[in-house]
Amino acid sequence: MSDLEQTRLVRTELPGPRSAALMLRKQAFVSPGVGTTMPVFATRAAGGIVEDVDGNRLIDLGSGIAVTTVGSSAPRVVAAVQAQVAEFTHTCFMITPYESYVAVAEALARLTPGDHEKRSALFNSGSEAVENAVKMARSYTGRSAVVVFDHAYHGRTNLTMAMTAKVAPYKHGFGPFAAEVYRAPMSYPLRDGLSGAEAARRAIGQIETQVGAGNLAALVIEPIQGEGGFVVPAEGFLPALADWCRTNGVVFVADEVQSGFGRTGTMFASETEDVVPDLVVSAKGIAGGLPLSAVTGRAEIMEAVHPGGLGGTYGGNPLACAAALAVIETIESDGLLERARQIETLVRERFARVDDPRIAEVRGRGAMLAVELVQPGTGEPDAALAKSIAAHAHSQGVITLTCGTWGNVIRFLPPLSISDELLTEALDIVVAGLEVTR
Ligand code: PLZ
Repeated sequence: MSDLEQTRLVRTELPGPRSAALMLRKQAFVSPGVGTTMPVFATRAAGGIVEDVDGNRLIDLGSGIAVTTVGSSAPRVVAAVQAQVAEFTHTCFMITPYESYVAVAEALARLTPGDHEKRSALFNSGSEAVENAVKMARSYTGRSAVVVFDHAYHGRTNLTMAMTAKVAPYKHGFGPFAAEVYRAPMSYPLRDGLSGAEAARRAIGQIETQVGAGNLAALVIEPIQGEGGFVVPAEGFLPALADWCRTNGVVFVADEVQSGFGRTGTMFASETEDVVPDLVVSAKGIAGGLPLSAVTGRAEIMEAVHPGGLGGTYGGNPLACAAALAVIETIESDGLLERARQIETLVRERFARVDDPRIAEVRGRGAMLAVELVQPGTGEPDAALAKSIAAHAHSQGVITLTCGTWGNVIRFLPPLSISDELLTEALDIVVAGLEVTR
């Protein structure tokens, strides 16, 4: 275990002098298109702490956007990657394969929802895996249209930009976008007041009249939306869409890039409503920070693709596969699904004690939780409030991320390795941020 002390410490102004100097170097040499949430440079991270170059220790409520779910530099991951890097770093699975890739695919067949025959293909990023899920669905159905939802986030590559809803910062000026992507209304209980069945009828009605089931290869949805605001659809919405897809020969794709891999207290968020997706997309938490993503799904869909039709130089890199196997062992041996549920209880109890009409909703599941902030009375999204709470948290050494179509949501994605003490301290600081901005 890393000896990084598990306490918050703000010993300089943030950013401290070393981070400030590195920010200047960044400005001189790194594309400004690549932003940073906080202007501090990391040196070490473990448990619930990220240490910066000035010796500050920040409490981590972001996990590098839901990636270091088992903790950064989790002991089993470190050991597995160190052992692998000394053996071989790369052969390319498409040239001379290796066992760990197959073992990850085996584990994914066991861990993803449903007990049907499954196959997996491994890639590097969430976006790349989403693109490949679409390729598979098109190949299997012989159709081309793809339906996605309001508030969706699926990536930054050309096809996934088209699938992502929010224009700024993700799409602005980057078109033209891929064709045959259609958007349907999401279930957003706070804002539409619809039951799951009603919201599903609305979405399906629009798909049938504007796309046509016979043209539709895939419906792609995040079971709990990530960047779009941690929107949890009303109960019954996902099962109704999955049923409709089954009836109409449409491939139901769950983008579990952010909600998957133990984050929500089950291995995949689809499980909560017993939804069995045809294809499941994993990334982020799957390999503890090493770049790895996967599409796992029904054998007959995966086998519709011609041999050689899928791949990529690095997909399922041996270091990333070693890390993924260690992540899975860590989740299972350390009871981390249960830990995610404990974190939910702790966070919800903390906000239950906050009586503030600017908090419209506390929502999410497991260690994927958020508060949506509004102007009291009107319910208008209050992005400025979210921004100032995050700024307050940052100044106190708490890594806090925002999200949402309107930028008015504060999200909590702590590593499951965080202690109750650190989590409580960080939440107190976020809540204090509400007071500061009153
Ligand atoms: N699908 C559901 O959440 C990535 C993006 C941050 P990549 N989310 C964080 C940013 O600003 O780039 C994500 C996701 C869902 C797909 C993706 C894309 O995964 O690994 O970033 O390509």
